[in-house]
Amino acid sequence: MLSKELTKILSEQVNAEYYSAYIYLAMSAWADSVSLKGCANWLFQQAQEEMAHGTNIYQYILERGATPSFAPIQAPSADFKNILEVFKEVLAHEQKVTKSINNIATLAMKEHDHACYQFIMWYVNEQVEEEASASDILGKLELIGDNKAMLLTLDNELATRVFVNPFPAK
Ligand code: OFO
Repeated sequence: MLSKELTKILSEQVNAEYYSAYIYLAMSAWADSVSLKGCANWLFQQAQEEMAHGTNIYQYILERGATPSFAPIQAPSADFKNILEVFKEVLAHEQKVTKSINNIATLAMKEHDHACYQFIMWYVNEQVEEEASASDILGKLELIGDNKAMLLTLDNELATRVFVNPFPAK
């Protein structure tokens, strides 16, 4: 069974993943409102992925015989200056999430909970990808600058993202 401390920190992570989903939904709605439909799609697919991340942790807590705790989900900001600012915030947010995932791994290691450590390692690796894809898009947006034609090309590229649930149904 999971310890009280691990149950608490994992429950907080469920909340953080749903908060991430909320942030990306707010960003997606903003991108949609300025006709960047491809960016809106990428952010919407990202929100779906965050919900899957949160649900998977929730299910893991139950699987380990513990009961998750619940707290209010913070409201995200919904207004942005431009799409560059949006992706700067995506990267900064993912960097914060990486820290919280690392804290879970550290606690699991300290408690010698090898199963939990192995479980959370999936998220440790996922965060490398999350940061890399945010920083890749941010880099492109910085190169694009004020070039609207290039921005639309990137927008078309981001329109192709499709969410695939990484956690097969049990
Ligand atoms: Fe769940 O990876 Fe982003 O936040």
